[in-house]
Amino acid sequence: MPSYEVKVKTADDPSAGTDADVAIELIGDHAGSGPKILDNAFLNDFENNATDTFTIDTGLVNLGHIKEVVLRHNNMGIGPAWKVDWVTVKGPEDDTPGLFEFYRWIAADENDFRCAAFESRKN
Ligand SMILES: [Ca+2]
Ligand SMILES: [Ca+2]
Repeated sequence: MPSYEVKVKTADDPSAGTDADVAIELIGDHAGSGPKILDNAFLNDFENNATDTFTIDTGLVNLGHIKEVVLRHNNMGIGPAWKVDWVTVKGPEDDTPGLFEFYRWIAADENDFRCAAFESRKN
């Protein structure tokens, strides 16, 4: 069963963290994962300067080499604006994790005012 290890680095800026519900979509050269909720039970994910690690199982579907990552959140909770530094994704075919550099706000009141952003692989 293909699984992908995802690490998400939240920025160190004041109020960079979020308690909104966050979903990721992995787009590979074979298939896309569709939106997958990122949540570590009983942990407060996506706080300032934190790196959170998640495992995404894609069932029988091998996504292939991940080319693009989409992050979304539902703008819920207090201070939902979220600033993301980077995401790494390591799949079954990867010797080293793929790097996706965001370094921007994903927020209803910043940038393009959308709670969604995508980034292409940098390595
Ligand atoms: Ca915030
Ligand atoms: Ca949080």
